[in-house]
Amino acid sequence: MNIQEIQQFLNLYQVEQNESELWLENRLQQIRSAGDYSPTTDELIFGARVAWRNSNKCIGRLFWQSLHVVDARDVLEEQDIFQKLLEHIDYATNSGKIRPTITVFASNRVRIWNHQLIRYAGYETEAGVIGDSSSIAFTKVCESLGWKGQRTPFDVLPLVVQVDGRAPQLFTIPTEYILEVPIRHPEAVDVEKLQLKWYAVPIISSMRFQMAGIDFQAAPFNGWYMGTEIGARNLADHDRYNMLPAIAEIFNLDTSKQASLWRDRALVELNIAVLHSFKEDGVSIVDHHTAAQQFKLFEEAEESVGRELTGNWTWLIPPLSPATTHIFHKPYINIYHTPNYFYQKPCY
Ligand code: HEM
Ligand code: NRG
Repeated sequence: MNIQEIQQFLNLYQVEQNESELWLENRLQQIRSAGDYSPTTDELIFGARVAWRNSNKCIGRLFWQSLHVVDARDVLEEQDIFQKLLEHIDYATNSGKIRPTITVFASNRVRIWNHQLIRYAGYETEAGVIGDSSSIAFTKVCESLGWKGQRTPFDVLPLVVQVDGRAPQLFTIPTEYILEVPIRHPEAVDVEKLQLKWYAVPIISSMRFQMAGIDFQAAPFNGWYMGTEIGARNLADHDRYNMLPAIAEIFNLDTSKQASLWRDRALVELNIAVLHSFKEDGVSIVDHHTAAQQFKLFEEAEESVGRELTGNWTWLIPPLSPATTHIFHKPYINIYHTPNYFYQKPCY
């Protein structure tokens, strides 16, 4: 344990949670004499929320105080961890009314190999990539562990759970847990024929949650999507689903010259389709203009309590029409405070 980091964290906790000076003194004394620090569930909840508040790349931080935190530090059997992950998916999905949620597993003992709990497989074939190219390496790992995908463009990958360095175990997520949204356009009916879809809930499971000097390597968290993540990146990027040419064709855009701005027009139509489809299905999603307005409220709230805002401009600006948001027009200080969520080396 690192007493300095613990002290720093408990100081923050004491101030923000209105505990007394005496409380802090006693808590630190307790920890020193035990020679060990295991956060209480209340401390863990606070830590996970502040880690979201400190996530410089995240435009969704206005709602940091509402994060639902599940303390799963006592769950250590692979099968039970799988159950907890299903519970997370179910609670977070909430039939479409998505609830920001994090499930925290035991420090230094549990690893989830997936990047997100729900994500599509990617396969390299002679005819090109099928599915999500971002998943190619992990899909190979799953196959080497005995998994076999159907080879559609949207095969949901299995969960891979590892405890105490033992052999990783693979679990299939029952389909009823996976909410997906078929993508259609409010005017152009042919968009539906592309048979595009996306899953409702992004649940990042590869990042390390750090608080008070403790690393929680398995702490999957989710909010809801901002439409551009799907419409301007996942389905649009040339090396992902690369759908702009197909959209351009449906809208009869002139793809013979760059200056017709057919890519830009196709991007807008695809993003309209994503937002329309999620909204019509009652699945939480936010457009980038609303998200930027909410982020402005977060900036103001932080200022009003005297905290210096930190942010990573390169990630905060949306990939569509960035200069229409206030974020584009001001600098952000990209210093990393803890608690926070960090990258860690993949297990494979
Ligand atoms: C990044 C939106 C909730 C932590 C992002 C990004 C967006 C976003 C658009 C950039 C993603 C990219 O460009 O790939 C939202 C929205 C939320 C939400 C709309 C709705 C509630 C959360 C929650 C957490 C979180 C609940 C953690 C508790 C992060 C982190 C990143 C991030 C750590 C950086 C991810 C990375 O480096 O790959 N968020 N977020 N966000 N968000 Fe949020
Ligand atoms: N761009 C990624 C997801 C990154 C995190 N985005 C969120 N996080 N909205 C993608 O799958 O498109 N969140 O916790 O809500």
